[in-house]
Amino acid sequence: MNARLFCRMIAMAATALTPVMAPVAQAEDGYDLWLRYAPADQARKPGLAAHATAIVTAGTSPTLTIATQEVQRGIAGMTGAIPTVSATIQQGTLWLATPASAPALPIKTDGLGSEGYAIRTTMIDGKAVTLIAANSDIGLLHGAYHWLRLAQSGTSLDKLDIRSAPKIGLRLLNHWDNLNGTVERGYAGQSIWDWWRLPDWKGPRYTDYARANASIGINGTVLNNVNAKADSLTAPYIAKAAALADVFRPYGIKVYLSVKWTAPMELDGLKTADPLDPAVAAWWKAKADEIYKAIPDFGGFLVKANSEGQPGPQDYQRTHADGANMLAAAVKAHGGIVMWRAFVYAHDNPDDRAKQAYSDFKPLDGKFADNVIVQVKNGAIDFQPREPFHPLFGAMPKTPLMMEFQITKEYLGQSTHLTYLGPLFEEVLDADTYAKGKGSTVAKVIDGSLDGHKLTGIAGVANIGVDRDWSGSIFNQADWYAFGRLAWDTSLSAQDIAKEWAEMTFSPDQKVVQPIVKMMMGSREAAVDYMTPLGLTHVMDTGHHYGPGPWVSDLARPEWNPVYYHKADANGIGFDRTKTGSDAVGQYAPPVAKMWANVKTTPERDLLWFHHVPWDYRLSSGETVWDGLIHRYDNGVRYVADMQTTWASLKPYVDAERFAETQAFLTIQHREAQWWRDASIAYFQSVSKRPLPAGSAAPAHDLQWYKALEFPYAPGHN
Ligand code: BDP
Repeated sequence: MNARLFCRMIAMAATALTPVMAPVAQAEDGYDLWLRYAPADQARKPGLAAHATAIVTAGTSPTLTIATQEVQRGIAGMTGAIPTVSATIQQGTLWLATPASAPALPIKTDGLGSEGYAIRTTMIDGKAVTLIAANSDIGLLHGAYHWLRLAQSGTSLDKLDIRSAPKIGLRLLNHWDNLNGTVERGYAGQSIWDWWRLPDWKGPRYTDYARANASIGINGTVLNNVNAKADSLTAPYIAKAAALADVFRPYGIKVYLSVKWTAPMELDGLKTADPLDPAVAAWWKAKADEIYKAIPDFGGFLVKANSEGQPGPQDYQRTHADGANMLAAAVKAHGGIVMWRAFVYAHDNPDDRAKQAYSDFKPLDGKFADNVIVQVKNGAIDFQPREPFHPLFGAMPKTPLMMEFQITKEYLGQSTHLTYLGPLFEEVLDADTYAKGKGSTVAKVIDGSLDGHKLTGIAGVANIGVDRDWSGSIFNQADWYAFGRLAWDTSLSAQDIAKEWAEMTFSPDQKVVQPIVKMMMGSREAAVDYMTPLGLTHVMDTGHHYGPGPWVSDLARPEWNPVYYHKADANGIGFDRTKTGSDAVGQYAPPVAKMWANVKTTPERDLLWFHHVPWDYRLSSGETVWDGLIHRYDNGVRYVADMQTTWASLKPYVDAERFAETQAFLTIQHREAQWWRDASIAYFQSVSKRPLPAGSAAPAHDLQWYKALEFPYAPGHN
């Protein structure tokens, strides 16, 4: 397309976007995420436009074209003026350059790596210029998105001097998407991958997906579910993955695949999947060669093995390291990596489930090939509303470990609850493992700085589907956004991220932003309160994990039953993980173990995770643990009611469509929070036989009523 035609199209789009009367809020369906580029206040428009009258790029590439068009789109949307594409620097130029394309660059790019950037306002030949500098075009694209973020959030663009580079190398989404279009633990509709019509049809949504991810620095995506089908490694599916890789490449995003351990047997009739069998290794080598022929920059494999019924090397009396290293050898020559998941617990192991991954993996420290990274969930059980950090962080200094967070909210209210995950991510990243003394945070383990690793990574289980708003709700978009921002820079605060997200998603007007940020910041703690207060865990109903089921006790494996986790009886409640119990605390570095071993020094938020205490045990407030539990359930429900009030007050400032959806979802959340509270109290009261503290209402129904509820069609459950 020639430049003039493009500009005409942009102009038309701008006209379409600029409302005649400039109303505060136009109906929106959320498709544009945080890249809305909504019209700025009249007062801000001229200033904004003046900072990008023209765009100069040193050199050309698909990535630079994307950066240029994104800035044009952004400025056109916000101001109605369209920056020209120019060869020469003029007043108000946005200049994108690398040292290779512009040797006289007035900014040093040392330390920015291959993805980072610097942004500086400066004078060149008497003209005010904003220079975005990087070592690569991808770095320039990231810089352009940063600049657009500032522009959208109402920040002054007059005096900028920014340098930013990610410390973590692999910043990936993990899609638990199945080849039949369903998404395991997906609450935003079917998969966005239209496997059936790929590779021929590459719909526009793939491009918008890449834009959204590039705008927050995500640089890789695992396309298929960790509960993988062998079919994704057949030639037709490799071609489909290659088509997606072609779309994502100019955005700096690589594709990866989850693999099924027994693929060589299933696809080509091999007699075994023993990793030490030469025929098996040869099969994987040939498969890797085939993939790299189609996708030269393929990232590598993600593996769930010997976990929840998935096959793996232990079926052949081999270790996880034997398995990982065999696959690593297959991709090594191509520069690929293997992400081997540590989410394992065995049906025949009577030990505390929270201890099993450590027991399996700790002895393997130092035994993995150098292109293997072990992917560890944030906590030792499973993406609960709150878990202490996983004991493997800090315990495997000779092995690169990557973080696995869950962005999709399997256990945090699924699609409708407003439970902003930024504070959860932040809490885990900031947790101190004490592996090498004070300050050995989880963030430093995964960014490689604690133990000197170069291979580093962080993954988030995606919350993306074909819903128009991508994530099942407007506020769920913030979790995708926060994951990307923290993956880029673990030192950012969840609050600052919420603020910039709200500014871009709703309006830079602080009258709107402040109440929204306040709602978001307390929302995860509220969910902890109405679901799993005081360190309770995994009390969700079976299978779909939707709603409460603390009474469930009849499932085949002990650790599938909520009663296993809370151990409530007539005397008390909680899981003793000290020496008198499972001694899970012994898996942590001594200062941490010491803190959690003592009921008095254990933070109350983790109390029942580590201790079994009598119902009369006194909390720091002076109330009993029983009363404290009830009060927390009450607080959680109250918080949701407060969010409803706050949201109602924002009606004049938010467009009708997004306002109505959020209002309806808060109504659902309030009803469900009340249900969580009532059902949990009905059950625990049947065990503790204690009266409710004064002022706390009795549950609306008796325990049988809650137990009888069934949800055979709850989403996200295969
Ligand atoms: C659990 C999910 C299950 C996943 C599993 C995993 O309930 O659907 O397959 O984790 O991470 O959270 O492998």
